Amino acid sequence: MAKLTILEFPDPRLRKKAVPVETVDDALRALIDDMFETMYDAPGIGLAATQVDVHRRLLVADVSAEKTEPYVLINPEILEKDGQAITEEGCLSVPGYFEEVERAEHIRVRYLDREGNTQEEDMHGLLAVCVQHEIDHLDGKLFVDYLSETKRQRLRKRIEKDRRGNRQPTAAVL
Ligand code: GNR
Ligand code: NI
Repeated sequence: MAKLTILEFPDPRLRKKAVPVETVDDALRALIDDMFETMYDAPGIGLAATQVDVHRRLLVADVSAEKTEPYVLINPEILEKDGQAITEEGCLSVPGYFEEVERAEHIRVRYLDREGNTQEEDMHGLLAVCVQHEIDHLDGKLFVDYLSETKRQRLRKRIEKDRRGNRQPTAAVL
């Protein structure tokens, strides 16, 4: 097991589009274990392979309070989405910054599990929001892309200023 390095905005590698996983084998399962270790340690509720510089369509998530409901989604596809959920989102690749994002409240997703078996599942609430956030990562998209141009510029300036002064993030909410 090993903890992996998480890429941070504005790293251009976060903009790469991930390609489908071809074989679910032990090497992939070792990567999955490392991604869980990295996510739980962060701590975060989800992690996409893109964030650890692996550009394959794979994500892990666990939104449970006790961290006892690990999900592995390989080659996830959203089949249906409906409803509306507005969530204060954060991202391990934009650490310390949070903003409200609107997404679907319910999704139906088809994916391969860690054994390579096809699953189809309805997801609601935070799990649905998290999986949409992670699939965006696989497409090179970040939650800050949903902000208005003004807010995104303000965010970029604050991050630059905080990093210049070696300060912790100062924009809990923009
Ligand atoms: O830990 C995380 N929390 C979170 C909160 C609201 C909506 C999405 C997320 S995902 C995030 C971890 C992360 O950056 N995954 O890509
Ligand atoms: Ni994220």
